[in-house]
Amino acid sequence: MKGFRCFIRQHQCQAALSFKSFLGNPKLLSGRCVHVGDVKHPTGFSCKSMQTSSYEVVKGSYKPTTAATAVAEEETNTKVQPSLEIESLGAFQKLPMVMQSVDILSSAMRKARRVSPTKGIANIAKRERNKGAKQLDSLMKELAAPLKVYIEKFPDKKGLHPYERSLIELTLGDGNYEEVIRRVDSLRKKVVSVGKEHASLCAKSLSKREAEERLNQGTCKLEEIFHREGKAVDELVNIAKTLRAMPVVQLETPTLCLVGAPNVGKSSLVRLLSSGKPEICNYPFTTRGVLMGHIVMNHQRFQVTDTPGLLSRSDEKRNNLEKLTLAVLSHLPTAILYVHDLSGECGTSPSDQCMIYKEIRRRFKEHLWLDVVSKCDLLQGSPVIFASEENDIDDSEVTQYRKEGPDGAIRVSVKTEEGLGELKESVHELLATQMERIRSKENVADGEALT
Ligand SMILES: Nc1nc2c(ncn2[C@@H]2O[C@H](COP(=O)(O)OP(=O)(O)O)[C@@H](O)[C@H]2O)c(=O)[nH]1
Ligand SMILES: [Mg+2]
Repeated sequence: MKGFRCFIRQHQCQAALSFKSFLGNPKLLSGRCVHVGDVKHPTGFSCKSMQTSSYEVVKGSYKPTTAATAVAEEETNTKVQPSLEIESLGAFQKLPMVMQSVDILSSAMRKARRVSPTKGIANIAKRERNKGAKQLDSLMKELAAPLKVYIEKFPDKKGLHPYERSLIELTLGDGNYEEVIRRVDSLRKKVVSVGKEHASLCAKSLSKREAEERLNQGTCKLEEIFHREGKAVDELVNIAKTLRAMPVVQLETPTLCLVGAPNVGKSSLVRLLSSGKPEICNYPFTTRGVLMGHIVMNHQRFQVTDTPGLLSRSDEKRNNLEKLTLAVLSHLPTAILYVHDLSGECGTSPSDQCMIYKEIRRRFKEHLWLDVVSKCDLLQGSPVIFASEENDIDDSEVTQYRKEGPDGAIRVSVKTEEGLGELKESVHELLATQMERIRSKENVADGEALT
């Protein structure tokens, strides 16, 4: 529960950003949105420390000195273990900035070329092989170090909050996130083993010319591997951008979530309930924005958002927009304002809406709940029955639903403003109760932490 509170703190700046505008906005790319609270996330890194090791040639063979040996051994032996901090929320905002593979390569080549031989070696052949081995070793480390940072800093999906896990799956497709990280790790391992092998060969050269040739061969080989497999790093660049641009929800703030079929009037109600102008959040996989607004009441700020509409079909057939709605309801502590349109104007028949409603109500019965019948200005005396439906349906629940919606539903109209006062009052009560729920869960968590 502690995690809940540290979850995602920065919706204000982030939520308004569409994925496309994020990518196209140099101001944002220059770091404005890579802050989480006071923590700044690096937009680059230096591998300076890795260049300072010294090397010696023992019996013609290249050997790193003790500190360097430790680094080199660690490179091959340590299986990189990403830390598994379950449910540390806001993980996407902590992702490191990833460099394009060509930039990693050119920076590594530049740095490696600047490495000079150990001072005091008079013999030309020895000096050259010492230089070659050091340059290859440096190149290998400069290439491998950033990859290692990425593998460590991109969290294990299993340790993420389930909501963020769902977002990864919905955005990148099942298993793709892990697959790209696995390929980056495999590139890193190849770079380390090929780099070491060639540095060692170079250190065994018998002449200046041979040392030069081996340095050249090793460099070409590492370049070739990076060119061939660096695509994984470029994919990781895109993954980081996509995930970082995801709208952020504050979990410690009560959220009212509007749910219902498409076009029933959810966004219109979010606009009406919001104190300011709601922001449009674009999840990278949605074609339509999701509105996010705020309600201020007794000096407290609450969130109100709509969800992409749900259709009457089984989960297997649901698209990502619908899956997003289900992920929000399944994993975030929201209060639900369920919107029913009995006028038929939305395109989903009241009886289909009744079926979706029953299903969602059953699945999310723990949530605080309020029902609203929208567009009541359009409602005539007799219930709306679509031509495609059976008129004489023998289901009293559906018949009742077509007339009135669920029991206790508030009838509202955005056009005539009917019922809006009552709706606002009920929403305030609901959010106050949601606030109490969040606080009591936090207290329980704090109590548990103390024992
Ligand atoms: N007549 C009438 N139309 C409404 C009302 N509320 C929403 N609409 C219209 O219904 C359509 C869908 O509304 P929208 O809020 O986008 O629905 P959403 O898809 O559920 O977010 C829009 O054309 C709205 O103008 C209402 O109270 N009365
Ligand atoms: Mg909408």
